Amino acid sequence: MHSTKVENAAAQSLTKAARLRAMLKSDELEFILEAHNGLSAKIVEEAGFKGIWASGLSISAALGVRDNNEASWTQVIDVLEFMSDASTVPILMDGDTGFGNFNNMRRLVRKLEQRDIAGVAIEDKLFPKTNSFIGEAQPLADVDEFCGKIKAGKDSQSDDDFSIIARVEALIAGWGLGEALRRSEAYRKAGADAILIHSKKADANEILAFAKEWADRSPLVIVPTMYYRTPTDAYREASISLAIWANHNLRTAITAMRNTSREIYENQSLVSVEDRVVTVADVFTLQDNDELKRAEQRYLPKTRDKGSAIVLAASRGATLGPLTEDRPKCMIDVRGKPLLLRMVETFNSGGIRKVTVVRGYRKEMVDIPGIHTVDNDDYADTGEVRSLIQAKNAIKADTLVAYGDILFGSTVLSDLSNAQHDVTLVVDPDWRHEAYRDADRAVDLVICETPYTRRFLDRGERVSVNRIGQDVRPDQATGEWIGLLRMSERGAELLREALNASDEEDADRTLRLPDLVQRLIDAGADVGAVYLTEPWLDVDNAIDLATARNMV
Ligand code: SPV
Ligand code: MG
Repeated sequence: MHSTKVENAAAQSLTKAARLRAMLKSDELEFILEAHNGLSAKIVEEAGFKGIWASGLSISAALGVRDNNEASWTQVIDVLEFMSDASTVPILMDGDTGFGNFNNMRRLVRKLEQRDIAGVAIEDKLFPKTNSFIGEAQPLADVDEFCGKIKAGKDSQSDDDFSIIARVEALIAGWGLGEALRRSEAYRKAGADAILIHSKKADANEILAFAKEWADRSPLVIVPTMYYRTPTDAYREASISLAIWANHNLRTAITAMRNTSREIYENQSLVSVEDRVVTVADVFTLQDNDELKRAEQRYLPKTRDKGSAIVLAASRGATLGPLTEDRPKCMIDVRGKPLLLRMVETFNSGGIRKVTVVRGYRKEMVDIPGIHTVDNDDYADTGEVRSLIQAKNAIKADTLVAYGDILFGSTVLSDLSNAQHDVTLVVDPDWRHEAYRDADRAVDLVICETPYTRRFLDRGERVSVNRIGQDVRPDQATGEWIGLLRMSERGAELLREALNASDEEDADRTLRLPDLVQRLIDAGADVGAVYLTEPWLDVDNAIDLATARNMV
């Protein structure tokens, strides 16, 4: 066991060409099995074979054409390239007659080496070839012409280990043992690295007779397709180097595909075949999808989780009168889309996919695809903090909390995601100057450490918030909180703790979110602001709604 491992490791460090050469030279009888595409090449290797026969018959059949050089040599080489990429064991190409004369052979060898093919077998017949098992007494190549082809191939290879195997068709063509030996000797002298002696007899007698006369002058290769009954040990005893199982993956594929096709056709169902075919997962494994996953980890930019959002949308919005009779404020139409849908789309466009909406008034009307919902059924008698408690499970690092009645653009989301505070509030520094707004409306004003100036346009400035609430005096205020905040991981922890504290029996059930934020500030949390200089709106009354309809 141990020594096999060591041998395998040693073999892996050799080139494919060197490994095929070693197989030809070894004293053992070695085996290679046919493959005809990348998938079958993988399967041959998976089974344990040390090499692959790129069969002309199988490749042409798999391409749906005859074994008569109907597929061009470059088309065959394209298939070989896939096979070579898909496997790590050496591939011996069935080179037919070399696809032309010595000159074509030279180019073939160079192109094969470029694709890391370990060797090629060429047969002493005429182009275009016909499969050896078809017809009788096919014409053979002129010996000298074929020797020139072998020499030209050997002179063209750049890796000394690349193998050129001369395939002798004299027995199949009915020319007898003497001619087979005469040709083999000529090809050996021309530089062939091995002789493939082919036979279409149902027994191995002529092959064994040839091997005996050949007497190890060079490695012998056989293709026991027709004399498959001969026990493999007979080849060992005859000192054969390499046996090619030449077409059995193609033939088994045909059997399997026929049975499956017929059955699916007849049954108009997949049920009966499902257990007989490999799983899709198995296909993925053969394609080595895991490697792609690992590579993606390495090479693709990490997709940063852009976080999630909680929308507090439980209240009716009574100041909108009849407009909120049958639906909550968040579901009021703003030019063909409910307010809440517009907000969800804004979140989505900023990469925030998970949106949890706290419903209350007319909750059945909150019908936006893709959102998660939780309910504050006590909405009429409670403040926003009670609503947020219902969404406690959704509070995590990078979670945003928004009032359900505001409209804003998505650029502020990236400012928020760059902010470093435990809790970051979006603050409008221009809150006084909005002439259209009701002077008496209740606004959550904030006092920031640093008032807004134009230099905030370059962003990234840290702004701490010292106070927030409706009791902040306008002459002290640096801006208005628009009803949107974001929390960091620590911010999420602090907020959850604060929510737990206010979830107690005697807690004030009308507590508003700014009150909770003020408590965090008082407890020493890092609450900061990003200034919003783009249009935004909260929809409190009919004028706001008209403005909203103009804004979108
Ligand atoms: C092939 O596999 O294409 C061969 C072997 O050349 S045989 O079909 O036996 O000729
Ligand atoms: Mg062939």
